[in-house]
Amino acid sequence: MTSTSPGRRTRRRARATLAAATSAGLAATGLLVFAGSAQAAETLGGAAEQSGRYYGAAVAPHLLGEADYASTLNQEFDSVVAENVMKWDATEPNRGQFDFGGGDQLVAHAQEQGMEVRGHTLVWHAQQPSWVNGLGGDDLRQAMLDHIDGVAGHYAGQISSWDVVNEAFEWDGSRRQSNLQQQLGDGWIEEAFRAADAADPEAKLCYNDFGTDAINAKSDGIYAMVQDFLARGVPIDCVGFQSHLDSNSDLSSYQANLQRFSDLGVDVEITELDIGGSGSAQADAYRQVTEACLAVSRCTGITIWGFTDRHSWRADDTPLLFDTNYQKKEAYHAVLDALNAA
Ligand code: 9MR
Repeated sequence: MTSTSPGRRTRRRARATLAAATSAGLAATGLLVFAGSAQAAETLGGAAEQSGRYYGAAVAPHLLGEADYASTLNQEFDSVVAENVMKWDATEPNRGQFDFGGGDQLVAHAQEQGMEVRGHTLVWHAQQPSWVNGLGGDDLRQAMLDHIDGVAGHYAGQISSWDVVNEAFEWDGSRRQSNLQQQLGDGWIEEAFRAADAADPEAKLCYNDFGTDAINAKSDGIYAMVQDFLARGVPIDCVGFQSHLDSNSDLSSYQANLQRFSDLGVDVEITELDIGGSGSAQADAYRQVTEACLAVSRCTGITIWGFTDRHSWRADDTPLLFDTNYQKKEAYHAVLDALNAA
């Protein structure tokens, strides 16, 4: 199947189309007026679904045995992503020997609960297994391609969108000088996308990065790459904006940045949102990010990086929507209200 096959494109873009059609349909019938007040949803996933979007969370499957963790996840979210268990070190600890234990557990849980699964991440300079260290040239290229084929192939048909390549740019918009960049040259990102497309023709294929929360040198560099990929028919469907933020982060061009990528012809997703802080300052920042996504028709959904301050890679910053006792924070209510107002 080619990258422009209408069937696959239709499936990949179904959700974005639904978002646009839902708003247009409601507006046409006048029902939009009621949508916010009369039908306010009581969960993040339910509220996001009203505009055809998803609301997801990063999950560590070993925590699913904690009752409050599982019940909060199941109640509130309609999409999940693996915080760590689908990364290269976890899935291919020895060359050619795949371990899908954690990933399969997460996918099974999501399917039982009717949740979508994002894939994170096929190729990244960090969390590579130790056997990758020291590989060079064509050996590294083959290892990367085999890895993509093994993992994306295993999950083919079950992933809504893959972060095919993660964090390959520097702050100044140049390519990060990782082992991949140094050994394989500029073409490695495109090779990774083509391999992912071959392994799973149904998943949307995303480039994902942090520090892209504004129109800045880094997002300019990524923008130029996406523009080039689209012009040359390299299969790319979406850009992920990680959005690891703080209450005082400058969000003045956040929405405009999402919009310019969307105008290029890709979906945009907020993929790893967390915002350090507390109280109303934190809630306001969460509200702004939510409203920015809702204002961009091709912003198909939001994933927060964890959901409880009890389990966060930056727990000291209390960056999530539920506190350490799984109680809803002010930021939770700000997000829910913003989603319901859409
Ligand atoms: O949250 C993840 C943490 O548990 C891992 O130790 C860490 C390893 O580098 O990766 C964290 O997740 C990162 C994600 O995969 C990519 N973007 C930045 C995230 C936070 O560091």
